[in-house]
Amino acid sequence: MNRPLVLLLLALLIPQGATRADDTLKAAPTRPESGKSASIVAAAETDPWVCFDGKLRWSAQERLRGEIRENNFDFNRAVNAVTDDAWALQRFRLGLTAQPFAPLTLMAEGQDSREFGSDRPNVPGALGAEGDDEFDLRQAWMQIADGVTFPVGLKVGRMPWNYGDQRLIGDFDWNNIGRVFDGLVAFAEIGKGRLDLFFGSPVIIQPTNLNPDDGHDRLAGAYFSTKEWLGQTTEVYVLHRRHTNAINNGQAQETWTPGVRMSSLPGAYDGWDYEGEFAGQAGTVASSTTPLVSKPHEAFAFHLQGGYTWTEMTWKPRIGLLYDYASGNANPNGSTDTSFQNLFPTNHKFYGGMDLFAWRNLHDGAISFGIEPWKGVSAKLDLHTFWLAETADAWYRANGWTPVRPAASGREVSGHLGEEVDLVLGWKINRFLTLGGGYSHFFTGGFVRATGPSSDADFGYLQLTAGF
Ligand SMILES: [Ca+2]
Ligand SMILES: [Ca+2]
Ligand SMILES: [Ca+2]
Repeated sequence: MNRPLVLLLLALLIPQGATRADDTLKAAPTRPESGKSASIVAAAETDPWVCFDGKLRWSAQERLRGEIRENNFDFNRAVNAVTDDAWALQRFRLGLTAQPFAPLTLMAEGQDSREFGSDRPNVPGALGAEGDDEFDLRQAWMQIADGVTFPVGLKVGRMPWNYGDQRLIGDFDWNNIGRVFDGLVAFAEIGKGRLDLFFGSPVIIQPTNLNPDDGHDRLAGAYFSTKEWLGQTTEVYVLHRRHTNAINNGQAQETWTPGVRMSSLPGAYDGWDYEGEFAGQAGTVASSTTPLVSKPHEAFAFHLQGGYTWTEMTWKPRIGLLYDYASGNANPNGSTDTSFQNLFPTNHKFYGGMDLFAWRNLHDGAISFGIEPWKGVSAKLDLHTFWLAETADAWYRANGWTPVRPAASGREVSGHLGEEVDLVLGWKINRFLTLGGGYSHFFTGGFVRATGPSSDADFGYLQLTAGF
């Protein structure tokens, strides 16, 4: 069944990609635009995927990633677990957007996701598998918004939601299947800003059936974002989640999460950039499911980041410092739950490439070095140190609820989880093709040694994305 995908890849690679790739390498360090191939310019002028005077537009994406992981799950080099393995993750998307008349847009997109060559079963979420989801409906929505004369709009259906930098609500694009919601978004343009009011349920994955949404999990929110003030994006939000079972996506809960986020606009402060986010959380969270026992919940989390880029230097080096904190449960037998609920994030972006951490029960301090040797080419080296906020609470994986290790109940142990080094390389070859790769090493700390095997872990990947 993958023959059409391979053909599509080849079709994209051969005419534009392969020769240009060589040119770019030879031409370094001159900027690749100077050698822009005529075929790409011609393609842009006669987009074959647009028809009926732009009223219909096809879109497609093919992504293939190879991964190798050692001791990411067992931290034990003496045991060759099914998760100590190499595998491939393949994802294909095909979409069609129609704009039959002015305020109306209709969009549908299918997605086929597969995991190949892994020893673990291809069941999404099991043993960390990204797993299979046979061709299914990723998006199907209708939007009414003209964006010119009338500053309000409405979007209804199945769609990805991305808010802020996706620390609480994101489409989890790193994952081979990702995350979408069934719901509605009403929005209003206000000056240089926009207010979204949304309501919906996360879609859950059924590998061989059409994916339903989880009617027991309702997320509602008001999210205001503006570029009006201080050379920054300023955001204020309130999120409400009512989750009445704990079969999918973590603990049953009814939580309110108000927050603010600020992020400097590119170039607004010369080479300096900054970002900050603070979220509080209150409500009730189920501490056990059988029987269902809910506790009052009070938690918070924040993120601080600052950096400087030498924009005049040829490789545009950037150095950044960041610190993330999320509260954990100080006392599992206490009357209040204080373990921050991470909701629906895209955590791969934030707490190390190995996906061992969530914005929950965590201190993460990091220093980040980046360069752009040529246009479209980037290299980033991040060094993280991770600590538990509370050793009486678990160490949670990137999904925000699966423990990597359970709490060290009643014992005095170090909260030091370890250090992670992440090297990430990216190359936007042309407007159709992106190549990325990375390598991560995790040095285990005192908490890991005190609670079980503590071998270091390694992770590497290579990813090719083709799309239009
Ligand atoms: Ca192992
Ligand atoms: Ca498998
Ligand atoms: Ca499915």
